[in-house]
Amino acid sequence: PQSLKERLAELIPKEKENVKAIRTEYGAKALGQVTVDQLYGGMRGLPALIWDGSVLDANEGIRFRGKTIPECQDLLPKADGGAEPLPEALFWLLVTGEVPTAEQTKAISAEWAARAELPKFVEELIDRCPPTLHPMSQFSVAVTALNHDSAFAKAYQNGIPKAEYWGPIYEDCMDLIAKLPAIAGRIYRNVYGDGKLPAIDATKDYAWNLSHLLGFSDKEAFVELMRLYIVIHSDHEGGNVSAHTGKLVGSALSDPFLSYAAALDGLAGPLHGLANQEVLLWVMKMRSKVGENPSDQDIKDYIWSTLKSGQVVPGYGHAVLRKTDPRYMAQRAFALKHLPEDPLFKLVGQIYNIAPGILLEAGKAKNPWPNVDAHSGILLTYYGLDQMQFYTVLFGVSRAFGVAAQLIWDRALGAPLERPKSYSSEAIKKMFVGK
Ligand code: CMX
Repeated sequence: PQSLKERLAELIPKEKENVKAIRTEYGAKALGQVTVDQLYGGMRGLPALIWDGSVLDANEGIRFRGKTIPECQDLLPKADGGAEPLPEALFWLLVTGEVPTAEQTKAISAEWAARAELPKFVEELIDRCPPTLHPMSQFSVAVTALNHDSAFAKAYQNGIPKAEYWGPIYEDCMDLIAKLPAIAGRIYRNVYGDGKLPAIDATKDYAWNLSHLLGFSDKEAFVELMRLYIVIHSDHEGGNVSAHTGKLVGSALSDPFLSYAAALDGLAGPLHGLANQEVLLWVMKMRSKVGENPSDQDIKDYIWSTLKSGQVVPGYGHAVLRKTDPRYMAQRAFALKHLPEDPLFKLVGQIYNIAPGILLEAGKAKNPWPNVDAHSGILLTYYGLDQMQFYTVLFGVSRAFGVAAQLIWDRALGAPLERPKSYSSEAIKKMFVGK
């Protein structure tokens, strides 16, 4: 069958024409007005980026190349006997906009397995990290170090012409994604186990091998969870901190390893990916305070005490979304199928019934509904992966899919260095005083 790289080579000239036509026809059109408040307000709603893999609607949530999460679950190839979409197929979709065949999906599994091994010095680098170093910092260190073997960095030194950038960028992106399970598995086993890792199985899919390296491949439902987890965490359009950071650093022609390490550093913040760790901490603290079977009133009181002490309710709210995150709903559906009686799942469900009303009453959050991070931790905990400091690493493995897909297209289409304009407060005052 046709490989992903061959398909890309066909699509790139067409997309270049498409972008050229858009720019000729609409290049001078305005997307809106920029207000001073937007500069001070974290650029909310500011139209500023091109991102092709996914688009986020405030009410409906994410679509990957036009497809909702349930549509992806329906349309993308699955593992033999599995019900969840394979991340390999999602990557193909993100890159090409097309649903791959089962054969093409298998070819990606095999290719990633073949590229999975880490350079010895990167293994040693991870092994030398103290177990007290946060897993996300270890992750970022390891991904940065992969730049040692970057095909793009080498090609650039050898004077590769701009039109050919995408080739070695593609190779680096495939290497990056392929090597993440080995990094994640090594960090996990070093910090929480005896540091010994099994070999990957080249006949199995990506999520199976990730689960295997973490020590959970004997639980088929966990492997299914990982397939779903990677798919729903892969991409969330371009403006979120990790995606935008990856794109921004890539625009300096830093290779995909450097670009993605920077993205990981952003994902490691508590308002972004680290929220999945924070949610579980918060839920556990709640449980130790209110016990196994709390009343609704107990939960209400606990949420109010969180807000009154000036903290956020982790897993709730979103910069763009204004309804319950469909990524939350996909995980809830998974829990209803696989662990309906789990006490922690029930607690998270109970919080879901209560927290939005309180956040509305408190009146600050623009979105009182849960996001993706409100649910993921309890699913992992159910299967025994209860080391919450590790959770954001799994988010990081997943988010590479979306960032890599866009890095390939940015270099294929010759996206320039990003350089928006900044202003000082003094300059703003001067601009508008007396006007
Ligand atoms: N609990 C308490 N207060 C909240 C809140 C929450 N869950 N969500 C928003 N608010 C507050 C904000 O802190 C802000 O307060 P101040 O005016 O005092 O600063 C106010 O409501 C308005 O914020 P907003 O416009 O609704 O939200 P932002 O776009 O500024 O921020 C987000 C979005 C996600 C950072 C915020 O909702 C939050 O902190 N949520 C909790 C952390 C979380 O779950 N993050 C994960 C997001 C998904 C991801 O990236 O992984």
